[in-house]
Amino acid sequence: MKLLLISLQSNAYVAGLKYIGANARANGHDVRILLLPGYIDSSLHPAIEDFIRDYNPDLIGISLMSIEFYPAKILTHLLHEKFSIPVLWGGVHVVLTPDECIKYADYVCCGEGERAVVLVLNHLRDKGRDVPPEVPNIWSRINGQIIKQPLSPPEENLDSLPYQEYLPEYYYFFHNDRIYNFSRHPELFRRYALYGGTCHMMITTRGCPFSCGYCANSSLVSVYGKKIRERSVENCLEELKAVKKDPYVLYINFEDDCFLVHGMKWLKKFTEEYKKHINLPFMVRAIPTMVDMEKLFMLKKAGLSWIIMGVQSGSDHVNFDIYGRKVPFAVVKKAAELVSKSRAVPYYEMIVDNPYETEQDMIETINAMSTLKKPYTTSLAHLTFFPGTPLTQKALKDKIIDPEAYLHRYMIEIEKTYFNKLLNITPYIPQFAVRFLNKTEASRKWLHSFLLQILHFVVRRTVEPAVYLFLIARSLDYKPDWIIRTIEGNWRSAVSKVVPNYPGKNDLKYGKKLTYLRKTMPELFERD
Ligand code: B12
Repeated sequence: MKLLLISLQSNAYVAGLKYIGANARANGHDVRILLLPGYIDSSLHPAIEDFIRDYNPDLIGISLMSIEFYPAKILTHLLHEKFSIPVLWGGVHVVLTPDECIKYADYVCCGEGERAVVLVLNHLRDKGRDVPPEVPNIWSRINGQIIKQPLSPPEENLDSLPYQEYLPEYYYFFHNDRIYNFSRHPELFRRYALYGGTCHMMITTRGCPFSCGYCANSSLVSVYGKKIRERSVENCLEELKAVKKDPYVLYINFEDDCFLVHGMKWLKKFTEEYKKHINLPFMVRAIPTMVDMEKLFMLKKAGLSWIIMGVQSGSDHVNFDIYGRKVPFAVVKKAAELVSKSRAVPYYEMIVDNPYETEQDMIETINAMSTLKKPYTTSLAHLTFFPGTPLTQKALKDKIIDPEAYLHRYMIEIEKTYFNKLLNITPYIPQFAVRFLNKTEASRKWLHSFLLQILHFVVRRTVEPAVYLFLIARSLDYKPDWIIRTIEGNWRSAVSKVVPNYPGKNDLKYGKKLTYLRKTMPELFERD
């Protein structure tokens, strides 16, 4: 059977689809993955139509995060108009809101997709599409009737699934009115891949030990359970050895929600094997409470270069009471000291534009961040109210958000407030300057705003890139060829730091199209 898997994501890293594709192939099916970056239109582009006609799949799978809901809905409508191929939806948004999604797709997958997709393909081959598949995790809509199958327990043995390739040869994409094959156009792949394709992104566990109020994990636990499932060291190494054959891969980017959930025994074996066989710099994500000296130094010895930690807010009140995240700032500070000692590059993620946050909370956050050991870098993300999270439910009840606020992914941009600007440059200016500027609106004079304006403009264009460059060089042990390749791969995102709106150029273009279509074709946006 032939399976076409579509992603509407704006970048080429499609973990879920790579897993599903690899497993369907291992089970004897033919697979193509097609990336339609941010595709949203009132008609199906002829190049996409020709590609589908030519491949003639038996099933089309579409993967969606919440921000891709309307693009997926509209694409499905267009596919149904042109073809009589069943469309199956899966991904985080479907797992969170299956009742909504089944109104538009023929099938939805309410949990993990690897095994379910193979069973649906087998079902279509053996019984055809008029009989609803009795496949766990799958709901179907046949002649307007919805048939729900129960959830299957999540895959316990992750090693039994084929791993993700860096660049599968069956991966296609839509670019400038044409469909290309990524492996035949690696230069274009690098354009769409995150970090210019210098990173292989992989995941060694599924699940998160935390259930923060703003994060989808807080709802996903009801489907997948609380248990963190881990791959064996051997299985991860197998993936890494295959990936290392591609000379363009320079970093390994572990996308696990918290890499430090691995126990000591696993990490010891992993770091030894990694150093011996892979020996590439790598980055991990970690929750500050899980940062432990011994684990950190072990990872550092194996090549840990960047460690990404969610701080979210410097105010314990905001973290505890609003985000339901029991991580006191004192713990962040301790973790930051350890990271700094290990000489890994610390990268702290913050959430801003929180309607529940007061000026005092922001002042506290900025003060707290200014006390962290430098050098470090931060990223600021707009608080997005994704469906199903406890925080979204609260905000809906309090009537402070539009229920579809999450669709503005195009909110990559944070609000240009005084405090956001100050928080942005806090890692790069002396503490006394932070203290001087960190004042409530009522106690600020024109001088504060003027100074901040100038500092923000200058620091973001000079000090911040210089600190980044230094940290990159340090994280790569000052190896000139690695530094040059990292810069080559990342110059676009580096430019984005200086040129306003650059990072989200595609997303902003998409945002405009979405607004335009919403006005001109409101029927596409109706929810039945
Ligand atoms: C890695 C990751 C990324 C990667 C890759 C995402 C991907 N498509 O694979 C990158 C870096 C690209 C990414 C980006 C973003 N991410 Co992200 N990401 C993750 C993370 C940490 C892990 C996902 C993962 O690899 N899981 C392992 C794979 C195997 O599982 P999976 O993707 O869920 O897929 C399984 C099932 O869902 C299902 N499935 C998936 N697709 C399909 C399709 C079909 C047809 C079927 C049948 C089944 C199916 O089967 C898969 C295999 O079992 C999750 C957190 C989490 N715990 O899920 C956040 C998460 C998915 N991301 C999230 C968000 C918000 C984003 C961003 C919007 C953030 C931002 N503001 O920019 C961007 C979107 C980028 C864009 N413009 O398109 C949210 C999504 C919330 C929501 N309700 O939509 C999550 C849940 C994190 C959170 N804090 O809540 N992300």
